[in-house]
Amino acid sequence: MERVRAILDEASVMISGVEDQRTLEDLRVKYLGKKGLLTELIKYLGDLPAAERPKMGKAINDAKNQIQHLISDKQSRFEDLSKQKSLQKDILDITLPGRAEKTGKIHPISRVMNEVLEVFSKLGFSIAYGPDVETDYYNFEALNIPAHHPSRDMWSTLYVEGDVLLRTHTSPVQIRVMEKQNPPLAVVVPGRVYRRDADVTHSTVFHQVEGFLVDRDVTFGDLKGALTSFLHYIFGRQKKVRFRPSYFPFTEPSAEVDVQCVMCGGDGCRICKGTGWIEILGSGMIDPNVFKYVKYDPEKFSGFAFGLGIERVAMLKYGIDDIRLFYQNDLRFLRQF
Ligand code: 2NL
Repeated sequence: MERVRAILDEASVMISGVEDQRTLEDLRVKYLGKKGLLTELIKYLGDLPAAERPKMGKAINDAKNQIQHLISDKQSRFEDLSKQKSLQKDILDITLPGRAEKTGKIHPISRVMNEVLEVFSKLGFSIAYGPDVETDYYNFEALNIPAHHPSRDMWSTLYVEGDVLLRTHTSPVQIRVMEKQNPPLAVVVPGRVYRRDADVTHSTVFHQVEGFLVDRDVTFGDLKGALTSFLHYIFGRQKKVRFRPSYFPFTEPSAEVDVQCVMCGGDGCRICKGTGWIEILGSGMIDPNVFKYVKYDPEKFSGFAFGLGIERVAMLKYGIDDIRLFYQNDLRFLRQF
């Protein structure tokens, strides 16, 4: 009986001093395991006189139960402690604001392109597309620009080989449309165009929208009306618009169209170089020679045509001073639109 008490006392002291689960398990094995100190004692019960066996058996069992109890208590203390620790480590403040998703934006060139096309579609124009790689015939010849003509210097052409080149404007698509369809026609042609030219306001690849309208009795007044409406849609009705005489080989007469400066409103500034006006469009009445190439009768039909650079409009609209910003895909630039 003394031995039982001694084991129980020792176990109580040991268990209360334990600081980790591994040692606690070792103690369980030491006292209660198959070869544990109490289990060993049971083997000697048979050596006792029969009258003492029940008392002794009960004492061993009570000790076993008490030790088991002490171990379970300690075990659940350890579990509580580790739960508390992990709660502190993985603390989650559900009152913090959520992280905003970064959404994609439409590229400023696409935005201006879409806007320009939308305005012309309101004005009754349909949209046509054509190849970026063209022949000399569609890019120059059929537009009244013969080989060796000095006006070819107006475009720094990139050649692929022989007669094959990268289109310098989208007008070749308009020739292709006129070859296939008869008037009345009102068509705009968006697309990439290519020139051997690169600085802060020029890019080798840039975007253009050209358009034309052909019917009976189309006049320069129709040209002025359509392009003035267009510019009022894009830059606002309060802006004045002016038409200046100019020259293009495929139109006669030709006009460049200016809009009152988007920066200073006409007072004169760095953007308009002090003139108060910004050049935005090239235009004119389609030259009868162009009609001959597409087999339209110039005695029956007349029409106007125009072209504008999308990058130029975007730079003016958003006050951007370097065209290269459009192509570098710097998110700090793109996120502003
Ligand atoms: C400019 C000049 C212009 C045209 C483009 C054109 C097309 C055909 C026939 C006649 Cl098929 N003309 N296009 C006409 C005048 C000017 O663009 O400075 N663009 C940025």
